Amino acid sequence: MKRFVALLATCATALGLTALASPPAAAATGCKVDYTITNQWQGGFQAGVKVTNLGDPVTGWTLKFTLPDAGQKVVQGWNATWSQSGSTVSAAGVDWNRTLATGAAADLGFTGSFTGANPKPTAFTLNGVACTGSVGGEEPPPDPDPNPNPNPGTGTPVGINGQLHVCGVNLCNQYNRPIQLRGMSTHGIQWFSKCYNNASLDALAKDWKSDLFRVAMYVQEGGYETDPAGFTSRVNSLVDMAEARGMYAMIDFHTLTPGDPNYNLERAKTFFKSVATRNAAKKNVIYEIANEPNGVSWAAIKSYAEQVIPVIRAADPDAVVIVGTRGWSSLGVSDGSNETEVVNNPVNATNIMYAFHFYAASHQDAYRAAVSRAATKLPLFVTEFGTVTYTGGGAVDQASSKAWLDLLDQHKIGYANWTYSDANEGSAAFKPGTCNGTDYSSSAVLTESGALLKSRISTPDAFPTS
Ligand code: IDC
Repeated sequence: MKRFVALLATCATALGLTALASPPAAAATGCKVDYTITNQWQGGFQAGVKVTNLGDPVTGWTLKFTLPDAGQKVVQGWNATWSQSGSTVSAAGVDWNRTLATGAAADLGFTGSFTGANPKPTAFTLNGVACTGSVGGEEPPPDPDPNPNPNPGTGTPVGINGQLHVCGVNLCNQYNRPIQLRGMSTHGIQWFSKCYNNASLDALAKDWKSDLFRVAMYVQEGGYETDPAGFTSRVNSLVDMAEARGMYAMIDFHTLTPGDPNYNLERAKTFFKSVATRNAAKKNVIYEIANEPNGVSWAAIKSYAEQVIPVIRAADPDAVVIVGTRGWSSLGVSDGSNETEVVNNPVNATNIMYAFHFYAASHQDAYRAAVSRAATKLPLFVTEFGTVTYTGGGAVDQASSKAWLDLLDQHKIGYANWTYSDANEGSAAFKPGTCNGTDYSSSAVLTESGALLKSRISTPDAFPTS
């Protein structure tokens, strides 16, 4: 009886109730917080806050803590809605992390100001329950995979095809038969994160029948370099959301400016070591190590690839890796070269493919000719393309888009379209404002590009099963 009373008291605290109408079911509660000051300067600092739910799954949560020194203030936070009242700071979960399974963690962070000392916060609570797990200051290990051996739904792309591998110039499934993956790319997740939620991923998997979800994690332009832990965690959660719906997830290290991927070599090694370790047991992950090298030689790209691929292989030996090519992943064509520079000097690694990108209104016959030639010599994956000009804007070129997609279908070359977003540009699949709502399924929310891609992607896959 004593135990029952104690449990009720815990629940009452957890829910912030003063009186109980009826006894709630006893819920397992608990949490752990890892607080790390990642940078500190005169009067300012940046902190990472990783909260792990040790209790029953929660949907909707608020983390609170106390800043002990009167001079400590939160200036700007991320991956939560932040507020401060006196010394109490509150961070409420947002769309993409408001559901926390048992053992799952959310990575938050903030920049703060301080005067005098900058002591660590105290009295962490999650939905009112004290976080009694350790409050450490060490570099956290990668988020554990909350669901390391999932069983993707039968009939889904991952359920049917399982772990993929490269076979000759094709991508092959678990039956060693060539397949084509057709899907969509996010826009930059630093700008359009709100477009990637349960409703939009459901629409992509069920209505679009997409095989693939490419996660474009910019490195610059406000991306990974500004918050490595936060972006790593967001990518992992998007991988899980794709997996839960039986879709492949392509992790795109979206280098663009500067164009030399070696500029980001150390970041790439750190990032891929973390995501490959965390996602090693999954069957749905494909790694794309450099979006669009530009202004750089093939030799420099190859050198980058030969340093990053071993880092991935050490952690996740069987995953397919895709290497960007010269001239914005045009196999060199946009730089006046062609596929022979890769054919004659391939990356020294197995189970890899090469990226080819095109924008249908800008890149036409000469580019299609290069792909037709290369398709018999190199494993290709169109990890990004648009139906419009290379600016991402302008009108849809229906005829060129159709010619391209027919060519890719003919060679079973996989593709991801830029973009599954409501950006105000012709390449976006949704009309501006769509991601402020909950409808991702009706034809009313689609742009011309979105309607074209949905009609192409949603046709039956006919994946071989023997
Ligand atoms: C574009 C976006 C645009 C953004 C710009 C710079 O559509 O909103 O301002 O990047 O970050 C690519 C790149 C891809 C580009 C896209 C369209 O991989 O990042 O997105 N594009 O310009 N290569 C060719 C075209």
